[in-house]
Amino acid sequence: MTDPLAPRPEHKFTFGLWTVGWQARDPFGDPSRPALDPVETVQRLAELGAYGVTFHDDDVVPFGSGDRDREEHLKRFRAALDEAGLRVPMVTTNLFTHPVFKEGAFTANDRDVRRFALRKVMRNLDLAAELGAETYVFWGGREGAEVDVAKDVRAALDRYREAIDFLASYVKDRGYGIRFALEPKPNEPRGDIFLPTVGHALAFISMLEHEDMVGVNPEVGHEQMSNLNFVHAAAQALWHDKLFHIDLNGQHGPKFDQDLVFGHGDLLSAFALVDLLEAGGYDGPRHFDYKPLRTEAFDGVWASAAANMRTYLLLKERASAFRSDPDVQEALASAGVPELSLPTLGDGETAARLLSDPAAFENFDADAKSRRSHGATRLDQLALEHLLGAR
Ligand code: GLT
Ligand code: MN
Ligand code: MN
Repeated sequence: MTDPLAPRPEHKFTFGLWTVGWQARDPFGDPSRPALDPVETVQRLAELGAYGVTFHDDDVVPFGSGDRDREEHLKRFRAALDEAGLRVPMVTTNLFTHPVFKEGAFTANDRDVRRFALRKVMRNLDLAAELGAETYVFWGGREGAEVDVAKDVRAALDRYREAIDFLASYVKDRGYGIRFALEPKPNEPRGDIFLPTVGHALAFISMLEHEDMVGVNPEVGHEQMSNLNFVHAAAQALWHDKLFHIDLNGQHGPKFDQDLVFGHGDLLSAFALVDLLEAGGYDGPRHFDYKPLRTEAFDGVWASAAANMRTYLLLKERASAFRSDPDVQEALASAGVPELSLPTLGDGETAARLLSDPAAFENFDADAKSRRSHGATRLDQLALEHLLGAR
């Protein structure tokens, strides 16, 4: 029998090259680890059971490389992918590290910078299509401001829309099978970033010409930095059919972006998230966007990569035990959870019919209803006991 806790390609676990490859440079300290060769990363992740890798253009080809050098880097990288059998389901662009983007990329006040940003993305979109990527992520880390009067936010949103619509039509014209996923984050590195939450991103998408091919790539820690419920954010994105991709990691509440291993933050929330993803029709990659702690050497880097996948599989196993426990099913029913799926109105029921139903109002006993207990605490405890292996 195959070990259900052993990661395998069909679990669709993916990692950004920039995650295990993070050298742990922070605002106060120099890197604590040497650079990792992407070729080694590909080999190691394949050995650990991952399905694929993702990358920014500059993770594989250093910024400013000429065409010849670029081709050399790509040749090595493609060969490593082929040999390891790893896929590249998602690609993205670095529009934040080079100081040219210090004031923004698509929304920079300087028009030349905006045009350069578009060209940088177009070049990498061609590569993404060639590698068979299905999703292209846009994390607008530098799209924002520190000073309110230094940025015309409405003009910035016009430019953001212009960029995404222009690039979407480029993808359509070229016939690439790629969809876009916008990744929200409230702040860091900018004081305030545009499209700070999943809700903002969904509202923005509804204003796009090519809204059909644009969804979201929410990240656990980014919503939690805003003190928001990530499970609700992911569920709403699914409800809109816009959960195109997901960044899994851990975070301890509203503070700087911690990018911890998945589950190493709010564990009950991670449990509910896996329960949602496994049952809710999400079939995209389970993409880990985390940073191995700065305290770790390479043994700790690979241990943390394995920990992300193992934690996901453990939570998946726990969520399935939770769902099949008769006590849980009974508690869910007594809490009325399945009843919420019943439409509030009868089939074709009109306003006149509702007005003529005395049970809905005239004979409705609000005081009796208010005495009902919903048993949410019992459900929470059952979830916790399954999580702790007590059931
Ligand atoms: C960057 C950021 C992440 C984004 C990546 C994609 S890069 O590390 O912190 O959340 O997903 O650009
Ligand atoms: Mn993050
Ligand atoms: Mn991310």
